[in-house]
Amino acid sequence: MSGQTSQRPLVTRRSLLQAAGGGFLFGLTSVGVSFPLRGEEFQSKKQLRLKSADPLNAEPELALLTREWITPNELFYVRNHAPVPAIKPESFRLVVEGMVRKPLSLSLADLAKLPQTSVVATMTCAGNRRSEFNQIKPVGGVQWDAGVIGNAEWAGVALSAVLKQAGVKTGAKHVWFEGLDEIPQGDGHIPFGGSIPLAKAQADTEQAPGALLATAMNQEPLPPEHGFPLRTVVPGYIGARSVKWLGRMVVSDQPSPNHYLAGAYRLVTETTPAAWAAADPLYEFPLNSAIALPAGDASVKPGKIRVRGYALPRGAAGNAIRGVEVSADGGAHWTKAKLAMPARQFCWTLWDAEVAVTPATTGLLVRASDTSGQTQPEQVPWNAKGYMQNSWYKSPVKVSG
Ligand SMILES: Nc1nc2c(c(=O)[nH]1)N[C@H]1C(S)=C(S)[C@@H](COP(=O)(O)O)O[C@H]1N2
Ligand SMILES: [Mo]
Repeated sequence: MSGQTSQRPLVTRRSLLQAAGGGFLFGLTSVGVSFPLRGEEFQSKKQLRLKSADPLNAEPELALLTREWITPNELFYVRNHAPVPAIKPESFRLVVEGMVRKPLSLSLADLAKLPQTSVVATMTCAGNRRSEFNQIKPVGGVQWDAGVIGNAEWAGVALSAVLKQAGVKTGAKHVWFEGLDEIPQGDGHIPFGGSIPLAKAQADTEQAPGALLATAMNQEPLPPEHGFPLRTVVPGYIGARSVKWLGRMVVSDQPSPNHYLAGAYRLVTETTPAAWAAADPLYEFPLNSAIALPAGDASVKPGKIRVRGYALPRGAAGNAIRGVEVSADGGAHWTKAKLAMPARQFCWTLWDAEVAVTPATTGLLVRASDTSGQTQPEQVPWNAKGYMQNSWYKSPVKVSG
């Protein structure tokens, strides 16, 4: 790999229009960015809307995102807190320590010798749909829309297998993950990190595949921005628990003290130390859905229109989407959508519906329900970091006579 940074457009209007077959896309601008990869050239041609260049944060257009159940890597959102670290595969090690009988230091070759497995799981950021909170009161952070979600086939080694090899000691309750990225804090820097309950890390059955130490994404080596050479993938949990560039795991009787577990990714209304301490860490992602087509800024003719989008069940084992409903009259009447995929745990499903709109229609709503008995709420309470927005999704589509 060369030591240059590349100067290439992340997204162009033309490439997006081509990919979308020329339809349905509005308001896209071409962004040329200097890509802040350290010592590594950016290889993939991402088709994303840039939210910030350094660190890189980008999400796809919903119309493109929802064309396929498996999200192509080029359309998979990127959420980084620091520059993408350049990691030499030869010298890479995953260290496993803490409450284990046999601490480990595993090379990629060591990991490759363990049984390989794969899981299809949806990754979504706790900040998906964050920008909608601004209607109540402004929230800081990356102003995400509803595209901070993607469904991929992840392959690698089962986390449970590595824990078994290390031998977890009695009394352990959590597994900490630490990335090799360097996030500026004070005069120094901290890694991105977090933890998951040991029970989740060890839950690994045919019906409910467990967390993975992934080396591949959709049959390709993990792209640098998605965690090359190794990341965790925790099916059902918010994206923040799937730590990229994983360098260290610690088995402990305590949750991780890392900032991204202890002082972020919790629901707080004020960001005081006391408020953070009083709130619980977020783990499972919430039941959610969004309308991809027609696009929010589209104008449609009165009559029957086709509406399309995604729905995600809350990330509990065995839980799947039960139904999706669309309303064209503010929630007075609901039309059942057709699911394009058999509903599965830990995975989104794509749906479409046919609804009638009139010149009086002022937008479309969608809400989903899952087999755990939940239905998306009409409203959710505001929180200071704008996490877990899962109220009925509103598309402000216009009807022109
Ligand atoms: N090391 C590291 N891991 C990380 C992050 C990060 O900034 N650094 N971001 C997290 C967050 S908040 C999310 S939503 C997912 C995003 O994964 P993706 O960029 O592959 O889509 O990675 C998580 N893992
Ligand atoms: Mo996230």
